[in-house]
Amino acid sequence: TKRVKSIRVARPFIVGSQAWALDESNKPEGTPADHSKGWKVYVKGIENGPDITTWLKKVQFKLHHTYANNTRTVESPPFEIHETGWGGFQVEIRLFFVPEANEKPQWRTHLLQLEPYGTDAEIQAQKEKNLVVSEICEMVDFNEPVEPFYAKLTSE
Ligand code: SLL
Repeated sequence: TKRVKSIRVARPFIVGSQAWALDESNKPEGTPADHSKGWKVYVKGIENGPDITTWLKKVQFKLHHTYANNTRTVESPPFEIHETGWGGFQVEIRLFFVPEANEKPQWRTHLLQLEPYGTDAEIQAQKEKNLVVSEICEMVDFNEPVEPFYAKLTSE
């Protein structure tokens, strides 16, 4: 299929995590005793931004090797994984594109931030809400996209 020469289309998305401290009131049934945190990690579109499913087909999250079945695949939105644990680590995220994009998968990484961070006031607010949010806005660039995919990207 022909590629559209000298064209690059960039699309934004968010890679993020949320984490909260577990205690007897919010600990899911069967959680190992040493798991002190609940968390989720996700890939999503930016608010009021373009729909990521125009280009994103599925997402694989590779968790720390201490997790059973540590490669987790999500085939449709929401692209997110919920877990519990005790330590933070780098999550390796593999983005698979829609077939018409004719593009190889790409990797991103995300530091799963479990502890409150930032200024003293920010740390205080995160403790009060029992919620630590860490989000990065990323870009994916499609260089010289194939024609049908270019049409799809630019028709929304
Ligand atoms: C590291 N921060 O990067 C350390 C280790 C380990 C995380 C983090 C529990 C897994 C389980 C868990 O929280 N692992 O036992 O299910 O090397």
